[in-house]
Amino acid sequence: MHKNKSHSALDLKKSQVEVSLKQSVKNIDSYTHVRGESLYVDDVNVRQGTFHAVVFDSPKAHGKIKSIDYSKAEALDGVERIFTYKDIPGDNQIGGIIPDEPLFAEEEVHFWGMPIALIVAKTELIARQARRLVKIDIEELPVITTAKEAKEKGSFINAPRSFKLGNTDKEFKDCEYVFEGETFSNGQEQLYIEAQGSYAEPLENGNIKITSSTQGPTAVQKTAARVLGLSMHKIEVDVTRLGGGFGGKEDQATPWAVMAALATYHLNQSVKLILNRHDDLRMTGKRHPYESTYKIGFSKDLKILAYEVEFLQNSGAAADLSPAIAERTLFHSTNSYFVPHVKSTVYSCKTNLPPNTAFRGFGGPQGMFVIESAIAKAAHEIGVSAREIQEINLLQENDEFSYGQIAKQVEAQNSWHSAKDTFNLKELEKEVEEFNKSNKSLKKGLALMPITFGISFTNTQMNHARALVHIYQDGSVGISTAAVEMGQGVNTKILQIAAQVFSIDKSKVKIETTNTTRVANTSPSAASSTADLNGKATLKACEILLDRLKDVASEDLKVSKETIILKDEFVYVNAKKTDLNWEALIFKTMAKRVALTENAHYATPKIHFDKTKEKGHPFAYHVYGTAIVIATVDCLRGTYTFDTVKAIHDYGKSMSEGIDLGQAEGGLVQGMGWMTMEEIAYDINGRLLSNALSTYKVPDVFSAPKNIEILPLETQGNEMAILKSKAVGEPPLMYGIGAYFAIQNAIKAFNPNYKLKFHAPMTPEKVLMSLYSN
Ligand code: LUZ
Ligand code: MOS
Repeated sequence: MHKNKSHSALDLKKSQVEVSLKQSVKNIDSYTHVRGESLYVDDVNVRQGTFHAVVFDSPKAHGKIKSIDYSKAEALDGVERIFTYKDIPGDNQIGGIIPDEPLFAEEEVHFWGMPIALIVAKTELIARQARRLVKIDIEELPVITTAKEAKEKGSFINAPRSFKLGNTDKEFKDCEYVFEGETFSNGQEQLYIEAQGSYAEPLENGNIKITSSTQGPTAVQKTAARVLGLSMHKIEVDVTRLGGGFGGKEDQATPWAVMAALATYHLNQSVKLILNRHDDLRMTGKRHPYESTYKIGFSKDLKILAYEVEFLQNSGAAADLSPAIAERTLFHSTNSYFVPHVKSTVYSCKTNLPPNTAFRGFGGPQGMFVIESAIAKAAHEIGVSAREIQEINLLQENDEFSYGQIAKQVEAQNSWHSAKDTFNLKELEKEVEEFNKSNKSLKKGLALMPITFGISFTNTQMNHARALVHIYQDGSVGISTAAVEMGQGVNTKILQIAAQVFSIDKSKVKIETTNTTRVANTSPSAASSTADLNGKATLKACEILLDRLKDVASEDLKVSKETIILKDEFVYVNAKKTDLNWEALIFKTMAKRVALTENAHYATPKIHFDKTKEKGHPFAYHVYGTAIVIATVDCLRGTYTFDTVKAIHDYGKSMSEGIDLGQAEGGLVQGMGWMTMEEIAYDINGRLLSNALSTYKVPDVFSAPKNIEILPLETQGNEMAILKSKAVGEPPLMYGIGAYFAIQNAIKAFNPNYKLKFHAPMTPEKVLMSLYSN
């Protein structure tokens, strides 16, 4: 740990990079990525005569379909066929958790962009031209776009859920301070660089192979089988890699894959369906907007005693993953704080927006934003710094979460104090204060953001994975798992595991595509758990093979097995190198007719959750960290920049420091985008207004913080994490919440009459209005 070292920001950054380069392996994809040689769905070789498809979707958010006229479109030269729900041989149903979502609309449409038909033609251009020739007549029905309105009208996806700890009603009576308020956080577009897409091809005997840009190959396989009325073994799903997923392809890669497969089923020809950006933005769901109300109570010495919160989740027109996302909101409603009396409730509200879906954090960030808002409001009203309230309420060892899990190996305080010391918070605060004293139209704001994020699918039964490891007779190794490489570097981590167990050069290991015929019945690559689950399965398979190889070596060298290790591609006996190298050992194993293939299964131990009681131990472990965010607001224009984000992050014992740092920095900036500049807008008719990259802005190099320093927390790591290297995909996103409060603090410095609002994103328009309102 860097303790109280006062070197400049730049020095820190440089030493961090040097450490990373020294200790981490290079991402195995970097070479083909920079040369443009990595293979995505659109790069897969297609058969001669492959058709191209576009989706015809609803031009209204809610209504009855009175008539559709496809005749002009069908007559267009080059159009092969148009498929609707009538062409579905199985179920017109793609709902995963709740069967409430048709693949194609039948009599009614429920959101603007809802798929109605698939137009298949010789080229994509022809299919697009044909789409413009379809005439549809819709009798419009009332449109709901907000969660609040849905709740008022009793429009829900499912029953609400509540987590309870202690007794809030009783406790509020004993509180010195009680505050109530409301918050809003908007949706967020996943904006994977590679849009949704799939390619289906006919195999023998009516079998179909689908190449899909999906985080969940099994979901695609299962849903395609259901829609086509086939058994799962007739559908093979292959995933090369994804150009980003961010949750947007956990569930919502499925419809496009199934549509392509449906056309292939009927036409016995390959069909490619790749959405363009406009279609993708309009037809797919996003992070859920949340409208929430809270009540928070404190003791005289600022301990949080009681917290009640009601979340209204804008689920969109179908369940998709909303119930699971709602659940995670409850799990994270107290973020990094211990609150002895909690009552949290979430309503999944059915609206006429595209079904909202997974997005990095999966409802967790929405929950955390509310308690951070409650603390900011309380601090403002009491007249203390939010930091004081945050600090004295941080989780400690053996504290109980509202869902019954007892916090162990807690790093909330450790990361907080490390951040304070390492980055010299006192000095930073002083600099901000002095800057604000000597500047009129520029103001700085500083905020701290602690995070605690639970690792595991909250649905316990999903926490499993398998790995299939082949050692080929020349000593090279091929590995298949359920892990989908989407830029997060999971393939590099899995490769590292095999290379480490066998002690062979990384060039000898290849990670295969993710394919349902090699690894079946898989959970999606999601919940930050991909490296843990698939890595542990890989570790197990490799260790079994290693054991077998040692048997062979022991027989061959006539020494006892216990004396043998494999190191740098040689067999060592009692720590002395022998002449028996890796290749020769593999050759001998083959000659002895001993299996060089292993298939291992891993299921996270110890986790459980009882939904009837809403209590249990759902998470393998938690990831912790603390960020310091400093913003500068231009008080004439309402614009802002970020001077710096400094964080101490709990990687456990990182197995790939460069990859993990990339995840942390990317997550952070993505979270800042959600909180500050990314503004999804639908009009009152449910039409997406922010429907292009000109109207939906994500952070670019100019709006990202001028300086980011994310340093590792020194810890022992956690046995439940792969090689003690903790999950890193989602947690850092939530540091971005600090950006909201840093800006808010700058506004407070300019406008003492500002009445705090908690309405994210904090766009420059809102900043400007806050600067001059009271
Ligand atoms: N997906 C899911 C997730 O099905 N369950 C989860 O708990 C989860 N958490 C984060 C991201 N995706
Ligand atoms: Mo996710 S939000 O697909 O882990």
